[in-house]
Amino acid sequence: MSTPRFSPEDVTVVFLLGGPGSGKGTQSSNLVRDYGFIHLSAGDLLRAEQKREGSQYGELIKTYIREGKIVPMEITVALLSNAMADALQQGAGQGGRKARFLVDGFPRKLDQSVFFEDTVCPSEMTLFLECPEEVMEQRLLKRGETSGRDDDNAESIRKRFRTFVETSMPVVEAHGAAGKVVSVLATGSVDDVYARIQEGFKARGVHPL
Ligand code: UP5
Ligand code: MG
Repeated sequence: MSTPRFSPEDVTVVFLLGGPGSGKGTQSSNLVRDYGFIHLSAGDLLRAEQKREGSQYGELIKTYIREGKIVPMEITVALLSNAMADALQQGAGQGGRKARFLVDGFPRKLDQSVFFEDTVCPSEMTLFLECPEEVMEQRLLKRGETSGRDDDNAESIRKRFRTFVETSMPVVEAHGAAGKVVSVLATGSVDDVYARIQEGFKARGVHPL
């Protein structure tokens, strides 16, 4: 077995999972502000790579995202691992405080979870935003009016939901069975959800800065 690139003694990794539109990105901003997390959204990194001039993966990523399918993990894990290295290079984790990474929207499949923990860094815990599809669908259709995201249309949303239920929920279940999940109801206002997250973190011994 290979040695992970980063040690949990030097960095903390928290996964943030939840269905499409459950509020991962929105709540990440709160967590960055109050808990000093460095936010790494796997979806944002993939969209940036898709647009990067000269990327050999641009077309592939575009197609996978529109179809709500999961991009081959080697691509996503390399983007995440390099983003972590960049943040550390730029000084994160210096000054006596461990760097805390909030990895949003990853791992989406069981083998990704194993691969990341074996090669990049074992995770400390998983925050799971639990949200009914009707609520997520309404949020995404509304955002789709202005987002310009290729996957914010009714058909792509349906496919994203299916992938989430069939492929990504098993990750949440496995992390839950390992006692690593903080599960939070993600309905109601942004503030309501954030208050529940703060409670869940407190109970788990994770404190704001
Ligand atoms: N909103 C948020 N919270 C609200 C609240 N409490 N009340 C009312 N409105 C609320 O929120 C979505 C919308 O809802 C926003 O308009 C927000 O204002 C509002 P957001 O915070 O963006 O939710 P989020 O869960 O981040 O939704 P997102 O659409 O980003 O989730 P996805 O999981 O679908 O998207 P992601 O970018 O992670 O992945 C996209 C695709 O990339 C995947 O489908 C897949 O094809 C690919 N991908 C991979 O292949 N591998 C990966 O590892 C990651 C992604
Ligand atoms: Mg998001």
